[in-house]
Amino acid sequence: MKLKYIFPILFIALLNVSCSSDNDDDDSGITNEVTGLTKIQDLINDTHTIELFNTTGQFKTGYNAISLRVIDNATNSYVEDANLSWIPMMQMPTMEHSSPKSTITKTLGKDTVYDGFIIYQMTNLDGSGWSLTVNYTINGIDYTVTDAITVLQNDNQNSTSFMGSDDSRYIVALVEPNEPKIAINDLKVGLFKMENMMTFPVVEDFTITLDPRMPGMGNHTSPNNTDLTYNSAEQMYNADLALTMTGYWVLNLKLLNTNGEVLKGEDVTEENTQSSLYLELEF
Ligand SMILES: [Cu+2]
Repeated sequence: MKLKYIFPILFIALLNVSCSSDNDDDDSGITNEVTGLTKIQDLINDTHTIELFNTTGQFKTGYNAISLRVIDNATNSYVEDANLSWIPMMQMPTMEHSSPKSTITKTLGKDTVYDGFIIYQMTNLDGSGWSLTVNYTINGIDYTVTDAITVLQNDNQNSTSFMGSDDSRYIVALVEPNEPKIAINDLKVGLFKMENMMTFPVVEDFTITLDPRMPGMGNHTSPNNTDLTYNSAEQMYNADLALTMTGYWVLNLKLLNTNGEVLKGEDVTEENTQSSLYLELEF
């Protein structure tokens, strides 16, 4: 390309930068604020566009960390002071239900990004069935947007929904490790009670025993694992998970209430190779 063409392009590019910085003092920062994230979907109503992001660009069953941005459709600018909440819903043949979810908070150190998580406990084979409603308030005015979303089935069982011996329904979900290593990994698990179709409070102060096994290799375990205990700051359960080699692992679990009564799961023995309560992990 000849210089006489390059200069006008450069000039226009510079002009664009200075124009947008007049309107918004941190336009370049805004583009950087979702670096490393992939758009999942936009939820659009007359006034706003809610952008949904995560690292993969897809919702899958289990724990989903989600980042959101709110665009004012009229000005095409990001809303930095919205109060947001959400309601995931699954429509089933005979009933509908929600799922465990976090509150939505402003991401620390970012101007335009909000974040939270949703745990989709199931999905249809073709990824259909779910919708997501986002309710939000900007400058004292309430808005809402709803659309269908696609939730794909995770290959491994990274969450499970079950009935405890106390006749309560619970959901356990693997949160971390995101990238398992041959090491002692920080295991993080969410535990929720299905109080009704819409309400899934965090269960506090239970214990979840941990016995990781490799079924493909004589069901061997690993040394120096610890049981999962409740961390009130994170509202999650933490443990040390020792992974001694790559491959397919079953995390055998037993759920104990605050009285130490087993609500679900069994010890792994010669005769019983797997607990009825477990999560899967492969790396
Ligand atoms: Cu369902």
